[in-house]
Amino acid sequence: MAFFRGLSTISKFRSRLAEQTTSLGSVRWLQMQSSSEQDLKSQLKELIPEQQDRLKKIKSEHGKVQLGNITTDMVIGGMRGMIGLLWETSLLDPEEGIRFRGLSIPECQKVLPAAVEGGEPLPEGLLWLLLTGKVPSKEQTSGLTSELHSRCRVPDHVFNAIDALPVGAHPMTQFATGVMALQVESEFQKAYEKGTPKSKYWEPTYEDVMNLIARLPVVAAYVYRRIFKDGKFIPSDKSLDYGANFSHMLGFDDPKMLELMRLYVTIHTDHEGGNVSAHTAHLVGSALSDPYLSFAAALNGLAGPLHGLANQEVLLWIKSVVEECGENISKDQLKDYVWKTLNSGKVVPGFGHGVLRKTDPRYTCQREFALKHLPEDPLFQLVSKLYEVVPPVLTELGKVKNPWPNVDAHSGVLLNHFGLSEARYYTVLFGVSRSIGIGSQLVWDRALGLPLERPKSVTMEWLEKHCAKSA
Ligand code: NMX
Ligand code: MLT
Repeated sequence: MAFFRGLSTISKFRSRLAEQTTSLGSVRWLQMQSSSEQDLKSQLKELIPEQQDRLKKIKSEHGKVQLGNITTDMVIGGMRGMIGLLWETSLLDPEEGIRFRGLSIPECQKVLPAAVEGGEPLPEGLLWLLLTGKVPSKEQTSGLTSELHSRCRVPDHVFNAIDALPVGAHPMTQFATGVMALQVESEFQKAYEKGTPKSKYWEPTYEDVMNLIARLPVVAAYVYRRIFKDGKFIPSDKSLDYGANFSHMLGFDDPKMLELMRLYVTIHTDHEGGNVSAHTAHLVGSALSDPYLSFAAALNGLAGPLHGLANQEVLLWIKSVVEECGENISKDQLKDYVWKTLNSGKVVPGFGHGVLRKTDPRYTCQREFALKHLPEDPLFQLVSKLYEVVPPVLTELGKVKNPWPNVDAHSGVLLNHFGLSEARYYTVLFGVSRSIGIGSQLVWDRALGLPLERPKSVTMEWLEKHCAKSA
């Protein structure tokens, strides 16, 4: 089916990275080993006891070590900068951006198996990496592709539940409804009802997570074709990898679009644990709600305009610029348009971030994709102009902590170029991808026996009294 990069490249890269990262604790466990020839579940079975011991040791030896001070600003300011979660699959650096199990996006592009020589990583490879901390071989990756195909059966009641909604309902509403309908097959729920002991919770969680990840593209494609293609559905093609098959079921078979979908699904998977969707899933999962319930909750957070819906908002905003000023808008006109948006009380979608303080590397890799495959696209050129115009305006505004573009500033124009032009659908694509990171962490939440999440809240009166005493 596909070409995969040779292991020699991986081992060369591995030794280079090992040199660079020996001082970084975050990759100590990973140590850039490629994976031994085991299947995914057997590898997890082997890793879990080691990681349970590791956590026990951290707790017993360092349980009382302080990790920072909590200020009033943090409590009323959306908990920015407050460390409050354990999240194993990825870590976000404000300057450098995301690392998946210690690997940056360019590093993932180098070491993860690809479908095309020198092309984009296969999301299945990233799923393996997120779950195990190890780079899978090409055989393991294609084995995982087949496993996901074998799990992708979606029961009819899921389609019926979606069909009960008006066709005009937002795609995220239809998608989340489909996920809730999938929940009736939860293995975790069945195991819990049977009294499965806590030490075994991770196994039915793993089954649910893998089934969920396998089934989501079918549900998502159903929603797309129902709303935008007169209900003409396209069946899954078992000869294709995860990203390519998703694109195919949506109705897009251009090889460049297949590559885009592989890149898209890979980079949107995970963004450490504090973002709204991941944190929601972690919180809901901590009540031992099964992965379907937890992920459906996450989708409802992703559907907000300050989070995942921003990808929809960006393309709609860019189209409004073109409608009002044309594609060949000058930088001065663009600057005026940005100010007009701000002065009307709106945010400039696709710019800013709760943690990042530089250009999002997920933006950069999409820009590189555009420079390689669609440099002449007029909307890409407009996005490039925005990259020059928006940051100085947001800086001048004086209050924005990060004036640089995030992942959502770029994704829409790429999808639009290949014909996926329905902006209202874009957050569903983000949701399919995010299941990979959220699902991987949910397996570890249960494997590590993480407890119910229940932070303390206080009232304004409590704050006033406490601060008066401290003064
Ligand atoms: N346009 C206009 N104002 C902004 C922007 C922006 N792009 N970004 C931040 N601000 C404002 C923000 O609304 C706040 O104003 P106020 O004090 O009046 O409430 C002020 O600047 C300080 O906010 P920050 O501390 O810089 O940002 P915060 O961490 O609160 O919020 C975002 C982060 C991402 C919510 C914010 O930057 C934003 O609204 N961006 C536009 C929407 C967006 O692109 N969201 C996608 C995020 C990525 N994702 O995929 O989830
Ligand atoms: C994400 O991918 O979840 C967003 O960039 C938001 C975040 O990290 O807070």
